[in-house]
Amino acid sequence: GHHSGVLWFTGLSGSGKSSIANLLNQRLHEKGLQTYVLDGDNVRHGLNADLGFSEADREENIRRIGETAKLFANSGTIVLAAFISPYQKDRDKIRASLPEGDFIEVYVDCPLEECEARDPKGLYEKARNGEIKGFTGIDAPYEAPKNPEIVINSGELEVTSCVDQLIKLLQDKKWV
Ligand code: GGZ
Repeated sequence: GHHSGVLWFTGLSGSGKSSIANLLNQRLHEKGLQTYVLDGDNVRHGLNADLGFSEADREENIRRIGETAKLFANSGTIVLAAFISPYQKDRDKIRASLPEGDFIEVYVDCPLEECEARDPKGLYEKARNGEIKGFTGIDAPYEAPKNPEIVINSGELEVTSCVDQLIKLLQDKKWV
């Protein structure tokens, strides 16, 4: 079997985390690998439906996702987790809870101006209007990773190139 572990995507809303994770998931599936995507679509509506976007709720959101990711990884799955996860300490806790080398922090680095220009769900506009309070990058913090295994320049690269970079990394690390 192949290596299992957690590929953790962090970045601003609209940076491309979910798109990259989902295309990578598809590519790895085609290679016959056991993978699974955790993102807002399947977690915030269910397991974490009781949580909002305060600092404490985001911390609890990420803690539960980390525990869930660990369970999947223990089952032999490569987990692709895509969440803003704005706090370094919360990401570090997940890294520390996994065996050495089983956590890959992927910084999906897209400038705020670009995320805001994309604004696929109109949320940045609402945040600027004050309709949404505590929006990451506008009036809530985002702590960029200090030592990510990889930085993906998603503001300039197509999703397919981002995925190609990640496949190379996974091959280098002998995960796939
Ligand atoms: C940030 C918010 C907020 C606030 C709703 N701040 O672009 P999206 O819509 O699909 O991704 C965002 C998603 C963020 O959820 P996460 O679980 O990834 O966040 S965290 O890791 O910080 O817990 C956005 C939407 O939820 N959203 N309100 N105030 N993003």
